[in-house]
Amino acid sequence: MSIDFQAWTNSHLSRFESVLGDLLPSPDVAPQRLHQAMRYAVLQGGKRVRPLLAFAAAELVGAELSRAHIAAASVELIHAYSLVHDDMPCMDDDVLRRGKPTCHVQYDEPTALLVGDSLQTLAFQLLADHKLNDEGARQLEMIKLLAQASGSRGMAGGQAIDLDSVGKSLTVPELEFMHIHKTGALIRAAILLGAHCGAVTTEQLAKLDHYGKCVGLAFQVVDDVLDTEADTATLGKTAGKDADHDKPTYVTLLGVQAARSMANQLHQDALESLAGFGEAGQRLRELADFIVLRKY
Ligand code: GRG
Repeated sequence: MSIDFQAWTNSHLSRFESVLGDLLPSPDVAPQRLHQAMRYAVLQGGKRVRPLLAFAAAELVGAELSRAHIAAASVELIHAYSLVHDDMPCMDDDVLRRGKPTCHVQYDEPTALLVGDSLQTLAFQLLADHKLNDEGARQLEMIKLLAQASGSRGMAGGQAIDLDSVGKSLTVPELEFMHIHKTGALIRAAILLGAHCGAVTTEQLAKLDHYGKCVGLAFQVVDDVLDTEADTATLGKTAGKDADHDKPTYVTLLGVQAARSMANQLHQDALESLAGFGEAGQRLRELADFIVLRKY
């Protein structure tokens, strides 16, 4: 990671942390316990890959940072909700997330359920409350985009297929379908929402969408590899869970070597889709590098 990219990341993320803190309900406003748990699930945690992708896409089209903050926050709240629900006993039943006890362990199951519900609705409230584009129609498009990416034809649908696939053997296209929905859809949405905060053209959107599809899938392929290769302390979540839960992954289907090659191919495809952007696409290039080369 170049020093320049590291500095860009750090500066965006420290500002974004305080933006998130302001957008979330205050911990001393009733119902306090729910609001505290929402903040626990969102603040000071995670790599913030989706917000960084939104910032990079927004910068590419010269969008105002304050608008990109809202777009990025809406995606990160949906992501945080999905992690809280995914960790619950009725789904993956995990006790560790982002290096700390999962939300239902720290609080309780009903609270965790409501945290997820409330983060999800807050995400859409943000998109409706703040002016994100001078054209109202485009802003409506953004709301629709996030709804599709997170609903049954996006992330939640992918999760349903994932739950159904336990103990089964999927084909590579079936696995790809599942991951494009479960993980890829929200990553793709983060990039498009960032771009929609500025004057993005249809041609630029098509390139960014292809980039998003590639890095979204690459993210999951790398996640599958890390689940087998990295340790729990490095990941901040329980390692080796896919095998424990008898889940089909790129590693079980293809082996580590072929899974790594697939991630490398997706990485190349992602970079190619940015070719026409010149220097302006540099942050997205660096983020693609990070997604594929990360160790956690
Ligand atoms: C419950 C509707 C619903 C959906 C859950 C995203 C998801 C679907 C479940 C999360 C479990 C999981 C391990 C998904 C695979 C990859 C993934 C999305 C990992 C977590 O994302 P990171 O690594 O997490 O960006 P951080 O903590 O860094 O934000």
